[in-house]
Amino acid sequence: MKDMRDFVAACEERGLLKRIKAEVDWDLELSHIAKLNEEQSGPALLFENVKGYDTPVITSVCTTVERLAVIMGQPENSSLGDLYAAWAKLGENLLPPKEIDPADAPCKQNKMMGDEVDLFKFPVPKFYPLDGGRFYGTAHFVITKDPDSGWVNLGTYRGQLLGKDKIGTQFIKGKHADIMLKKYQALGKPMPVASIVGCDPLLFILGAARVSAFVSEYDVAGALRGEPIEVVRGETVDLPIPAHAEIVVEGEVDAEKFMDEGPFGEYTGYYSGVGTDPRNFIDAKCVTYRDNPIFWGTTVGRAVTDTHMTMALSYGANLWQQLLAMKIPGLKGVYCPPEGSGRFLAIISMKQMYPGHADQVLTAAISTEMGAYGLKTVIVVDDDIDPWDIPRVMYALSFRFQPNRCQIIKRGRSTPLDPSLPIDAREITGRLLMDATIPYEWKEKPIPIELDPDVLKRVKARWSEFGL
Ligand SMILES: Cc1cc2nc3c(=O)[nH]c(=O)nc-3n(C[C@H](O)[C@H](O)[C@H](O)COP(=O)(O)O)c2cc1C
Ligand SMILES: [Mn+2]
Repeated sequence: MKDMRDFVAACEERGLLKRIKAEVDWDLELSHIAKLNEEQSGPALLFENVKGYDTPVITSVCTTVERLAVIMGQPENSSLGDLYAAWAKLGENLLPPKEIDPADAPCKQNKMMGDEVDLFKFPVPKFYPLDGGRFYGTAHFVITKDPDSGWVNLGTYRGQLLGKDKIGTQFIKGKHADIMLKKYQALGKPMPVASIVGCDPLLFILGAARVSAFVSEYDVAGALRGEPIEVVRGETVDLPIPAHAEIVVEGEVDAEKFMDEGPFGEYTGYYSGVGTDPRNFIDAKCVTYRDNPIFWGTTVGRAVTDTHMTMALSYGANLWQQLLAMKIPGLKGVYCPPEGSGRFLAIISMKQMYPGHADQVLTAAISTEMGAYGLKTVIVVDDDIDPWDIPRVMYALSFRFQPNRCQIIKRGRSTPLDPSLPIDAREITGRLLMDATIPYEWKEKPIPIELDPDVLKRVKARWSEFGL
């Protein structure tokens, strides 16, 4: 899969996409249709008739595990756990992108330069009534380059449409674009950036993944695809751009310049703040786009819908890969429930082999790149329980868990979006480590109740006799 058009074709072939021909307004209507559709795990939607625009909008791309499997090129009946396993396995063989001739790059088919740049040309949706405006960047990512090492980062950070050539940014502290921006600031230079809308959906999922610092999401994408991602130089920025992107905005972010941005109805189901905040923004200098481009948006808001499924894959797969990389024995599986947006809560199953092993796994989870940012609660269960089997996890939390054995970490890196913290004190969170295993070191373990195998066989053979 090279681009959004391959995804559309793959979904149409499998009956996983619906074209909406009726006229739909970008102002709330489109997002509300997508949201309702996603709450029913409906198909990907291609809105072909957006009021006042020729450009279609695609939504609900990542909403179901089936479509996530299609994007990853895995069997359609894969579970999230299967996708985590495939990601961890394939993701190890990093493969850098390959630069192609701009003449062969569809993303260069059309161009607006300088004063011609007009982002209102695209059907940018407004998602929720109290949002600060239209959000150009939801299913997008921002490409930046580290001025010291040349490391190229892809990161998904929301982007509000603030003017015909202005996109707001919200680079949360410590995110890779934020780290890079501070370096450019120290050099007294603005940071060159490119925002990408519409491409191989895997690149967006990687933009929203907890890939470690100094590793390019491009190289991970190459590993997962088994072939290098085709890129092309920007027109005005020295950055590698996905050659098959639908819409590319090139520009710069100046750490010393601000515009009012927000609020936005976030994936937590709450607003990110109480009003607008001054934030840095992309000053767009050039836009290139394909003929008949497709605009792409993802519904954020209350779980579980598109963004939550995206993160359940990206954050969950990263956690599993990063745990495996620590080479701890006995790891069986992990589940990052989409209900927690795949990031606040993780359940890990393991086979215990020595005293303190469960504690090792719990503390390891919150020390991964994913866990050190994303996790608030980690639950570890024995290997007779699948972590995605929530009734069995509830059983373990009832009959194996003991509050006296859980641990609270008082301070950890947080997200300013966590609505469980007061709005002005969200930089630091606590973490809860819950050991729901039977302690390895117990000499006398609880004796499980088994049925008598002979009696079981006998009564099963007589089942119809009992009228059951
Ligand atoms: C739809 C969507 C919107 C997001 N918006 C933001 C945002 O505004 N700011 C932010 O820092 N992270 C946001 N994230 C999460 C980041 O994409 C994620 O933490 C990722 O790891 C950032 O890339 P980086 O690790 O290269 O910095 C968003 C994720 C998704 C799926
Ligand atoms: Mn990164």
